[in-house]
Amino acid sequence: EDSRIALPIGTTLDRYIKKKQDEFQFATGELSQLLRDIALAGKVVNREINKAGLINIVGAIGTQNVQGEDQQKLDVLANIRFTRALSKGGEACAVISEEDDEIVDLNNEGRYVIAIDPLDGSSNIDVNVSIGTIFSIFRRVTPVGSPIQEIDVLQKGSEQVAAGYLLYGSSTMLVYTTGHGVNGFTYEPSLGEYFLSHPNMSIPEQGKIYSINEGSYNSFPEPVKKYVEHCKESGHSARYIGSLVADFHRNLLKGGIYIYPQTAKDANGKLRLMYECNALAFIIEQAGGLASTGTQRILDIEPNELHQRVPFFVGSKDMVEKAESFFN
Ligand code: AHM
Ligand code: MG
Repeated sequence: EDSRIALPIGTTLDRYIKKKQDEFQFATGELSQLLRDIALAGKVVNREINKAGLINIVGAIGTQNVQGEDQQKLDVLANIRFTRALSKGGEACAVISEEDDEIVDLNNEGRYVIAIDPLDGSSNIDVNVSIGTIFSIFRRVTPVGSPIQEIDVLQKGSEQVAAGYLLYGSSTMLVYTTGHGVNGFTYEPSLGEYFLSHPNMSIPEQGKIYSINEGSYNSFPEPVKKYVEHCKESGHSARYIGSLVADFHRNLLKGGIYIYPQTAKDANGKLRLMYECNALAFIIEQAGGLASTGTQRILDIEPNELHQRVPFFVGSKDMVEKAESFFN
């Protein structure tokens, strides 16, 4: 057999979504379509990220696309790509994004609201380190067709219908949940398809990796300092990429905890509840882990503003519980 023509055998994302739709989860097919729209926009963004290192070279030889968009920063570009895909798809009626100050009302009959961080960790682009996209999907609360209200977008994490992330790493992956477990798909660029590579993901209950920006140690609250000391005494490994999706994904596979605590600079930490924490909290719980502010479950937080920040402790059950115990 000629190995050059051997195709990966397995379930494509499209087939998987269709199968789940048939089984039980989303009878109308709208949520299925929404996931496909996000996956497609992810392919486009992936392509642009892969070219990122070439931009200056491309610029030097004077090529530019029609809209002049090549010169835009990648996080702005990613925001445009996702918002456009969601708007064209018609299933989403509104988008809130880390890149937009206000709610984007898509003025259509869609039933779903999307919260998105189109390109997290974008300071890592210049140094060729993994970055990601994070998204949450909610059902709108007010009647379809009416103007979007704040109550449609400021929903608790426990109201999420689906959540996921794309990781643009050594391979590009899409990991998502609709509340029935977590599944990971790896992108095969030459075929333009995502394949199910990580079915039914679960995080080891007890991890050995702690991920925190220890440079800010002196301004951590006392319980966090104590937990970090505990990690060292226990011989845990420190791993911190500084790219949330990549740090989260590694810990999900290997077991570990990611912490972005309160600091002197940011009284509520740095990460956003609506664009970063809710989605990862939903995924980690579906994978058997926990997500907390140190004192409260992330998914129980009633949001009061779009760009709200919260301290974030996420990962293996035993590790998050241990970290919380220092707050008691
Ligand atoms: P961003 O949304 O501006 O990209 O910031 C979020 C990023 C996360 O990916 C990462 O975990 C964190 O900021 C790192 O922050 P720090 O450099 O303070 O440790
Ligand atoms: Mg971000």
